[in-house]
Amino acid sequence: MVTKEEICNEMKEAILAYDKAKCIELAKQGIAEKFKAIDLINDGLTPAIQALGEKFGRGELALPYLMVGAETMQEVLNYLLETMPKGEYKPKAKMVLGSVKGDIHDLGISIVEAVFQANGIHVFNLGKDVPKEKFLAKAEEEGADIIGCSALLTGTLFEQKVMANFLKKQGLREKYIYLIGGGACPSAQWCEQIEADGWATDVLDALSVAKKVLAEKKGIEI
Ligand code: B12
Repeated sequence: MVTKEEICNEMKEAILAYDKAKCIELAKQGIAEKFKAIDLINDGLTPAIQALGEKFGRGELALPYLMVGAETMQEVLNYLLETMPKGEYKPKAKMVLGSVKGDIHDLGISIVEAVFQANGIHVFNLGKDVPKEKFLAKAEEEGADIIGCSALLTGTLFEQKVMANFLKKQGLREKYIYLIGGGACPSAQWCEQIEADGWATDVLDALSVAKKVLAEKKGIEI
């Protein structure tokens, strides 16, 4: 019998070898074995793309290879996200989510979208490179409870602060729960500094934070 660890390790190896077909086959096997899609993502796909990112950061991998790795991950991710439950028919809260202006990393937000949706938080995923005005306009239009901004680059991290200040300037900061995330950058200190309501660099932490703040600030129990 194959274990979850074995499947995850083989998925990671397949991504590192840019072998999409093999990785999808393994993902299907994992689902057939009744392993959770989120575990296959967190323990198989995410460490693989992080390993490629580290190589890229050390100058051992050229950008086109990182792009191929990301595309490989994206397809397997799409398959796994499709297998996840879609959540309650009537969600208990709404969230507008996106990557900040200038940032084109969007693998992480699609995971946040799927996991939040499966847990009763309806997500409007605005995608990548989203200006502050668009976040707010969508939140106002949909009556969102949460605005979530992702940033992965040191150079785009500042946009999370720009969003917080924009909300304040519009007199709408207290209306929304403001969460920040994205692998490379956020920290508790940054969260405090820009007066966000919570931060996370992992989807399950993000869900716990969202649940906690929804209960505290809006009286919504998820
Ligand atoms: C894949 C990748 C790419 C892909 C992106 C493909 C895509 N569709 O997303 C491509 C190849 C296109 C790319 C491009 C670039 N990249 Co890049 N990339 C990465 C890499 C390897 C992985 C990112 C990722 O997807 N991680 C996996 C996901 C699942 O994790 P995540 O995004 O963090 O999301 C999780 C949590 O953070 C959280 N979360 C996410 N969003 C939110 C939001 C909220 C509200 C909450 C609460 C939680 C939350 O939940 C998610 C699921 O667990 C990282 C390395 C790394 N360690 O992060 C570099 C990295 C981020 N990139 C880097 C760079 C430099 C670039 C480029 C500038 C390269 C270039 N010279 O052009 C460009 C950026 C262009 C731009 N304007 O954005 C650097 C950034 C360095 C820095 N500190 O600024 C990194 C760190 C690599 C490195 N070590 O040098 N990249």
